[in-house]
Amino acid sequence: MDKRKVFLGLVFGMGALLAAARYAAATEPFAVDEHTVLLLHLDEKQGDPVDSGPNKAMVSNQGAGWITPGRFGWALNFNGRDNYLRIMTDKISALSEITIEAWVCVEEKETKNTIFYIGGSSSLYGPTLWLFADKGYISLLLSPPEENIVVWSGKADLSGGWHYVKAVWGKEHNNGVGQIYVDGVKVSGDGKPWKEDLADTATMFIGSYQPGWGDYYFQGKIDEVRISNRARE
Ligand SMILES: [Ca+2]
Repeated sequence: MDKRKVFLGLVFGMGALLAAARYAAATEPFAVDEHTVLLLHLDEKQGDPVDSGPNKAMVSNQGAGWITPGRFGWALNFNGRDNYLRIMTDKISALSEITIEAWVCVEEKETKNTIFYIGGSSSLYGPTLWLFADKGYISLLLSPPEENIVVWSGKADLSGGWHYVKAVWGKEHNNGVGQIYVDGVKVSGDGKPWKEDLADTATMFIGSYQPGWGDYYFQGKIDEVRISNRARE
């Protein structure tokens, strides 16, 4: 047998195995490690979710309904009108890297389904970061107070049940260009860079942009949310 073909076969085989291993890692509930900023398993069945991460952030449930089965155990159902989670902690300041991970089940909706938003309502807090899905695309939008908005976006079919979404950015990572993955496949990796820290504020939202600002509410189910202060590729 041609040694070169054997070698190439091994290389491609290893690549496929590594890709499969990365995806397999997301087929069980997320775990806590030293880079975890927030971890929501969303298995509480009622009331406010509990942060299983080290910061023990206060999480306030604004009307999302507990539902089972989720992706793992229970999950939250967002009505697309006024449901969201507000997350408050004084343990998180300007991040220079971030990874947002969540399992989402998006219902039919043409407007922006916000998965995650971090940042204040005032330009005092610096650039905000917003992850949303709409019209067959998923986008990570970085909005500095006084400069042009940076958008990283890619095609993603989020219909038909649960999908694992991961968005990654770091000012020293990938030349400052954000990356988005859906079910372990990179859907976006090009665009302008951003090389400064994120908003210096501890307010985050899941399922909503800044509440009351536009029809940017998530419609569907969300389970397992993990935010990390590290670019996890
Ligand atoms: Ca769950």
